[in-house]
Amino acid sequence: MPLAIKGHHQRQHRYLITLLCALLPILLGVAILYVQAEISLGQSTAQTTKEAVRELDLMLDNASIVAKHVLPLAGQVCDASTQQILREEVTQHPFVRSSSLASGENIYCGSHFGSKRVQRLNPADYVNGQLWLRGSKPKSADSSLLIYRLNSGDHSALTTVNSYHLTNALRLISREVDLILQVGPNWLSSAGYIQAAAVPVFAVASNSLASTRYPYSVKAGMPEGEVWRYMKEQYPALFCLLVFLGILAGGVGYWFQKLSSAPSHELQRALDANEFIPYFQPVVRGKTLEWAGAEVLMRWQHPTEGLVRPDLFIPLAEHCGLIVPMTRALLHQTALLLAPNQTLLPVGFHITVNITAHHCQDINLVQDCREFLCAFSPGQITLVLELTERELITPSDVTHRIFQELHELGVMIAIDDFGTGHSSLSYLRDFNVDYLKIDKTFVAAIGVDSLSRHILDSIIELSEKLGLRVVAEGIETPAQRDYLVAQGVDFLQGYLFGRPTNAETFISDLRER
Ligand code: G
Ligand code: G
Ligand code: MN
Repeated sequence: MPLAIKGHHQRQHRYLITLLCALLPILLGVAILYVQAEISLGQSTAQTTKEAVRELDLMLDNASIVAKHVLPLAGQVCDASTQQILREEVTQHPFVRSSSLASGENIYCGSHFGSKRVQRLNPADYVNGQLWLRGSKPKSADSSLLIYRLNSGDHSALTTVNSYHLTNALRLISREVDLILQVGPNWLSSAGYIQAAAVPVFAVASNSLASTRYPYSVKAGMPEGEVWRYMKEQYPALFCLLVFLGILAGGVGYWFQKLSSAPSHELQRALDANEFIPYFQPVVRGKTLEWAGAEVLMRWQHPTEGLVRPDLFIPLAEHCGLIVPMTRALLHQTALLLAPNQTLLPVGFHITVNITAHHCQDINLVQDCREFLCAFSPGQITLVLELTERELITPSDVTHRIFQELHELGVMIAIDDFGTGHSSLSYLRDFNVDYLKIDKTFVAAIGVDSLSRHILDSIIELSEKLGLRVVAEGIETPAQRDYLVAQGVDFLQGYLFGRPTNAETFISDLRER
């Protein structure tokens, strides 16, 4: 059934689309928030590296001041007063742990070891001859240091900053951002070890900034998963909003699908897609049994349901007001199919089309019939409108005008299913009727039910007296045919003479005749 219960498949399809509608704003929103979070984290690490460089520059400034102060002493004897000056400089400047003097490659005097010991100075250790991040040697009392060297000819002053200050700074500047101080091949993280291995690459918001004043750089970044953690912490309200929007979009999507799959929408779609096609059933002359005409019966060529019978959709089409445009389309298609083959039709061939109460209030029916007739040579066919009555027709001015203009056009009127439904004798007078179509239930009663047969006989007699011609429908047996012919019925229709067939079969049957 194309209009009633949709299949399991279709329901699944609808849920899927609803889900997609709901997911779309959520996924889009999350993607936007993700990008936003990445930008925020990037800005945060950029800010942090700047602060770290400022802080480290400040430490090295102290080291550099001390070195500047003591450099003039380099090359001089390392006596108690020299050592005193070296120590005083260290105590007066924050972050500086020691100062010492070197001549050539010998460090010969230091604030903390005097002249008892001479240490070697390897200029290659110093990046740009200026800075060395030295790790502590295994099993040695020396701690990790950042050593600053100031040169003047063969002499140099060396000042050190304890790595404790460095790691502390790296740790305190930002709790979220991981920082690395890199001097040449060596680097120091907030964990405190100086390493010479490859510098780690940060997964998120990686940033790097070199000092403009000293030969070192600071690298910053965050570990994997930091963006999600940040989003969870920063955007809980936005997440709720996204879920709300998702539910809203899903609801709207579901509603739209329901609306568009409503029966009337389905009919409208089918009409636009030209899915309503004519079938043809022959009507034969009572006397000769030659084909005198054909009734056009609508079928719905549904894309998935196949051929649908009209009793399943005509009542709905009447109900939602689509029957008039549907009949218009049917007339149009019928003309397209038959007009090119009109030479196969006997002159005056009756083409019968079903109309309903709705058509009787719509003046456009006249124009539709006029256009239909224009497709054929004048006099080649006779158009008959069969009025079936599921709803009572209340004759109005429009109704009278329609029937009068139809008559002027030469269109004939038949009352369908006469003896059932609302049809009454007053119709015969009101609508200028030409034919009565005896309902098949009366025909089926022939030889079975004597009361129905009496009604049948009376209808035939009545129409004779009123000068109306009679069509009997639903003839399935030769006995029914013989009885009706004997009663003088003008036209016969039924499976005995031909079932409704598609245009192709109908035209080829015509050709054979
Ligand atoms: O063969 P069949 O199943 O075609 O017809 C079923 C019913 O549908 C009949 O009562 C017939 O009058 C009606 N019907 C068939 N085609 C049309 C049509 O084009 N318009 C209207 N209004 N009724 C039709
Ligand atoms: O109601 P109306 O006359 O428009 O519709 C004709 C209907 O009768 C169509 O559904 C058509 O298929 C059907 N029909 C035509 N001939 C016969 C017949 O011999 N026997 C039966 N049972 N139905 C018929
Ligand atoms: Mn009919």
